Amino acid sequence: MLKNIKEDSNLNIINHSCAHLLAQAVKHLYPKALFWVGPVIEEGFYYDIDLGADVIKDTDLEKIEKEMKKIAKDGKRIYREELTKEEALERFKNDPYKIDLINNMDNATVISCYTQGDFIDLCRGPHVDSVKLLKHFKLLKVSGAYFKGDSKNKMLQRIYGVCFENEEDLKEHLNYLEEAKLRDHRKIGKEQEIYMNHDLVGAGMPLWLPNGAIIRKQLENYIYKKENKLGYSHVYTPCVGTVDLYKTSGHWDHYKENMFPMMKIDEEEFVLRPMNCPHHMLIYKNKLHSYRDLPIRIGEFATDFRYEASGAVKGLERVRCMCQNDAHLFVTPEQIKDEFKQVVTLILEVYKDFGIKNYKFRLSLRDKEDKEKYFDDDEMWNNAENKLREVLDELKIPYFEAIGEAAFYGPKLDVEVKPAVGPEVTLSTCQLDFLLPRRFELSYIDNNGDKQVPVVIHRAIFGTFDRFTAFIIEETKGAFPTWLAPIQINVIPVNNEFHLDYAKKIYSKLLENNFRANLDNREEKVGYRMRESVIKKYPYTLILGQKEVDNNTISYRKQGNEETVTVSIDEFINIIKKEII
Ligand code: TSB
Ligand code: ZN
Repeated sequence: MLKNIKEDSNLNIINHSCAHLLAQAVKHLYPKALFWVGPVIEEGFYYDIDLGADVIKDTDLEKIEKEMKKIAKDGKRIYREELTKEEALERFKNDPYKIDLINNMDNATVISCYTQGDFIDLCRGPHVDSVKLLKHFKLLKVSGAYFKGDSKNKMLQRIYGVCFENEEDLKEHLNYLEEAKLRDHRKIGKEQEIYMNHDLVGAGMPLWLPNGAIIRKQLENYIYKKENKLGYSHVYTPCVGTVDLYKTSGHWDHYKENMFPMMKIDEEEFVLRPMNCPHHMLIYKNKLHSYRDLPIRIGEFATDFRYEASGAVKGLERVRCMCQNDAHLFVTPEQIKDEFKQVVTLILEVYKDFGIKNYKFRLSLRDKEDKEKYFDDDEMWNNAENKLREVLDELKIPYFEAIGEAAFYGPKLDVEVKPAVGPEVTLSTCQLDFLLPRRFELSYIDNNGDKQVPVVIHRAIFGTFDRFTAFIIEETKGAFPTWLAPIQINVIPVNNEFHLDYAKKIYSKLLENNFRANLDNREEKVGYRMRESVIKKYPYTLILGQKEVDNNTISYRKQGNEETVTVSIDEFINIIKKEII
């Protein structure tokens, strides 16, 4: 796992100081450069720079690093000064970016700045005492970044870097980054022909290729079986709805900026749906319900469309067209806790099956000040938030809280994971909702014959098939477990002239047994085909030569294993069957 540099106080300070060192070096090499902000982030630091007409390319980073090393060797002291607002405005009067920062500080703030040699920067600090303490750093990349993150503003250049206390830590970190690049699902997804994108279809709209489709189908079958056992009913609903549907649910008011724009057909106004809850609410409402019917669990592998900024879309991990492993559970207030527990237990079970170990539970709460996003009913929110805390405490699940991450309709329990590249994302989610059932006027008859409003739990175990597949590609580095692998067994006859008939017989037998096999009878050397089988990460490679033909056996190599094992075909089939979930 990577160290979180932001949270480690020593690393935080040296990375922050290194951002200043970077800025000083850039100023030496590009005297017209102006600097916006240079914060510490989880992965190190960056600085946003306005270079006017100049452009810094990745190939320029070495030159900047060299200048940083020179400044560091010179070893100037870093000292702090505190200024009044007037003094600060005077000191930075030729720098519009710093003036902007100063003007946005409230009057009570102590304004501090740090000087090292010929470079001064506005900064809260703290910093190391001298630039000579900054020795083990690396600039990683340069990219564009809008001023204040707003696409209407000017594009600045952002240089990323990282700094450590010693060379070993830096090396370890750089190795991790290299390894992460190899695990990146976008790289493996292309190599293994799992998905593709095309400009004519659009950004964030992946096309699942046959190999990806197999993985997705396996995931669907796997979770469908699990949900079935827990009493879910699955449905199919359209991936559009009328604007009125989303006005009723509240998405139109609270979620519009995440939705594709409205389209008109005849006189009706439609949207591509961003969520499936409204459709499922209507299915619930299709019948009268008694408390005896609850909980009702409606599941769907449902396609949704969401607006994600073009800079944010990423492979299968963040898409604009996604398929949720969704369900809405309609429960009585008394059933909330048990039902919530059942969902959390299912999440844990699935993670165990997939060997997912590094994840964090996040309790996502509303921001009380944000009256625009969150409906205003303190009692409802407090009740819902406390219920979730109780369940987590009873299950003894460690979690952290995040204000402002709740859905507009209620608090959530999210599972956070770290992709190979980039910030953490949410995989599974389980959400409590007292609002939508009211807006859709849902009801059930309680045991006194009175009408009551059910509570809804929204949950997605995989999150979306898209994001989960991206994550599993990175977790397995593309070496999928046998049950999930697009091709499970690669059959290689040693010599086509003598062994192909036997290989074909084995291949057919594997297909008859419902395994996904490939017959590699290309006129290539056996060593070459075996190496390729390893590169393609097929779980099993069968090598069939004269010995196997004579003895009616097969010899196999398991992915990641050098050893060759010889068994009868029936034994082999039994071995693989045990690996199918
Ligand atoms: C769980 N209404 C609920 C549902 O009933 C809902 O839509 N929740 S959600 O907004 O949190 O989305 C569910 C899951 O979809 C998230 O946990 C996340 O794993 C996944 N997801 C969200 N946005 C994207 C995206 N742009 N690309 C891929 N997956 C996404
Ligand atoms: Zn929902």
